[in-house]
Amino acid sequence: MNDFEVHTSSGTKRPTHPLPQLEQVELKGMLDWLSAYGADAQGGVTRLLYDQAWCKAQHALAEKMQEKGLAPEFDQSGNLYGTLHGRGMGSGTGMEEAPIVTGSHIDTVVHGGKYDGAYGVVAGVLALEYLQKHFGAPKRTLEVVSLCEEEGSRFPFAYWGSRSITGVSGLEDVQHLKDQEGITFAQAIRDAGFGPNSSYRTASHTYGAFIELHIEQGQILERLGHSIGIVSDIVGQKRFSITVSGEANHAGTTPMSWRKDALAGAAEMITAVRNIALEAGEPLVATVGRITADPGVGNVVASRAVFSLDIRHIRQESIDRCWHNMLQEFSRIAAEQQLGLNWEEHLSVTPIPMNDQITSDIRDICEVEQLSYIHMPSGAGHDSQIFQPACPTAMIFVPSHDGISHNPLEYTAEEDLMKGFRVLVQLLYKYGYGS
Ligand code: HGY
Ligand code: MN
Ligand code: MN
Repeated sequence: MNDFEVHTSSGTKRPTHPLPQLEQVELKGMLDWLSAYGADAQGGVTRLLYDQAWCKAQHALAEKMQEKGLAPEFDQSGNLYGTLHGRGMGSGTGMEEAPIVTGSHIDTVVHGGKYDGAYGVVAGVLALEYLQKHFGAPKRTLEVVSLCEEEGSRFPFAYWGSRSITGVSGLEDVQHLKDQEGITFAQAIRDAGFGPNSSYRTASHTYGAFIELHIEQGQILERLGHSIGIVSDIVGQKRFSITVSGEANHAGTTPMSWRKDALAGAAEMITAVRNIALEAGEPLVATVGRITADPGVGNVVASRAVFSLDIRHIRQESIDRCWHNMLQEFSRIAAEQQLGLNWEEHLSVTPIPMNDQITSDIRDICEVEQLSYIHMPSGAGHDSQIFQPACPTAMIFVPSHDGISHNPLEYTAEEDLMKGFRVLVQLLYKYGYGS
């Protein structure tokens, strides 16, 4: 699956195909429709893997796909597929080539925005509907996938949708995991109607290529005044839970020098995270997004503190060195304050370049469509980094206003959404219909 099987033009830039009535596609309307599923009091969206909002959104999307003639189908993980069946004219073998798939994730962070993930899913559904309406059945099957989970917001495991499709992970890797309420993954997937005992097919699937349209979630495109980001590489990342253990004791009668204060120790470690990341310099980023303390009451010295740690960089050796330095400092602080230190690694994905041929096809389309673009790395993780080792993969970015994301204020202007959509439609036309 390393050789990219799609027949694409090489050499001179060919005119892109005229796209009739593209402006009539209701992209923003469908994004607003989808964002109602999981709309929260903070004006954001919260759709967590297999929760009620997630289930209602996935099933509502399946109905939409049905209405749009895209033959919806779920797999056992809860990934949802819409298919535009090809006429089966494969590469001369008479066999149907592996489908070209586009899409992104349906889940969100807690109090997230309405574009992260959803944009790629909605654009994919509308792109296939548009192509079928204006050009009929493609030569090669085109699919859109609403990936069940990417964020890792509910269970300490990210990219479950794409990992189960590419066979990198299976239920045995996750079923024991628990969410914040203590519900196991196995129970959540069963309660949502999925899993090995459901009537759905297994998740693993072979694709000819994966293309993900996504908001940038940063401010480079907007600041530099470009419409399209062609992703060159996606950062690698490591995610951990760090557990610091001390001794619960009375806040009033325990002298400072006699304490084993887990929360005070964790606080020093978290300060060290920031200082070591600043010392490492751009583009390394390290984030502590969550901390819990036990017993978590004001007049008790904390016996235990658990905090998250997320380290990212475009080079693996920089991630490894940063983790080594942080762990060394954590150990020093723990020894000094007679605290216990444990850690669990939840995620380790390597930095990965996107497929050259697809990215050059995207560039050609931008040039012919006269859309300003730049090649740029992605500081956010994406399902595309899971698909790339399995099939040729590429990402298209559109601007995020003020670079805000993972926040109810996440926003992309409709005209920018439509420019990204135009590029996606042209690319799917090229690979599905051949031009
Ligand atoms: O965290 C990320 O980079 C992505 O939004 N899941
Ligand atoms: Mn995200
Ligand atoms: Mn995303």
